[in-house]
Amino acid sequence: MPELTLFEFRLVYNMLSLSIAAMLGSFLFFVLVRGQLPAKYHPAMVMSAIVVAIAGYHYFRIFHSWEAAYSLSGDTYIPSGKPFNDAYRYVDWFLTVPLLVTELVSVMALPGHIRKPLTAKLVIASALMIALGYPGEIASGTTRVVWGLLSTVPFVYILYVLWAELGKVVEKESDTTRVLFRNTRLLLLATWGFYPIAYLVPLLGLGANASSEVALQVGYSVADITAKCGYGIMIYHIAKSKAADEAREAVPHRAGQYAPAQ
Ligand SMILES: *C/C=C(C)/C=C/C=C(C)/C=C/C1=C(C)CCCC1(C)C
Repeated sequence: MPELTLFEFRLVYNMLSLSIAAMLGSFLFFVLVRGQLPAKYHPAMVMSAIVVAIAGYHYFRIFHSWEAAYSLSGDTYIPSGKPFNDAYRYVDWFLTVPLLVTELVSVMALPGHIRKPLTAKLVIASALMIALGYPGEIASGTTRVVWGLLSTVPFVYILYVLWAELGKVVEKESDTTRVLFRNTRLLLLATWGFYPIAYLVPLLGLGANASSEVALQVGYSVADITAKCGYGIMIYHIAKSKAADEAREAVPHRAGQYAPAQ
């Protein structure tokens, strides 16, 4: 661990603290708004809530590990000798990433014979992506490159399934829903792209100094808040838009059948 200035240490400290707050706040949001949606959208909201609960817990652990890894000496934070445990991140991803892809399929409320194979492919690929990334994360040099490339294969496959396969089945949705769906998918691509880039940092020989350690921790916090809280809010908007589409479709039908003659 590199020595840090007061500003550098506190920046990471505050970003980790902000992440805990964002996860807790989002948890409440997803639980509270769930009741406003038709029952078929509840599983997606429950998954969003579980994701931020898992991440909030892990951020709590990372926060305490960061605090313990440093001690203040004069106006510099020096390593205390206790290791900073970043492995919490991989445990977190292993649980949350499969849930995040499942959320997006779930909120589209597709018939079971379409939903189940799509979910299975995405869950298996995302668990594989994280499991293959971990041996590389704790290694350097060629070993890191090889595991990183292996992990990229399921990553590309996930993007293929989201664009080619899921993209096709949402074509019949209303314009508003389709735009929301596409934006959510783009948000996923933009935020998930950060993690493999962060993985490359030590390979480029940039890992050992204070500014890259700080940039990495701040980057992870921003990426996680966007990929879990922001993404969950987008999922909520898709559910709301689909519920509104369904209500509109139901109205003329009901009016024709039951409207009392006046
Ligand atoms: C909330 C946490 C999220 C969305 C984490 C996502 C993580 C990834 C997309 C990680 C991908 C990786 C590769 C594609 C190759 C190198 C190894 C990984 C695991 C960093």
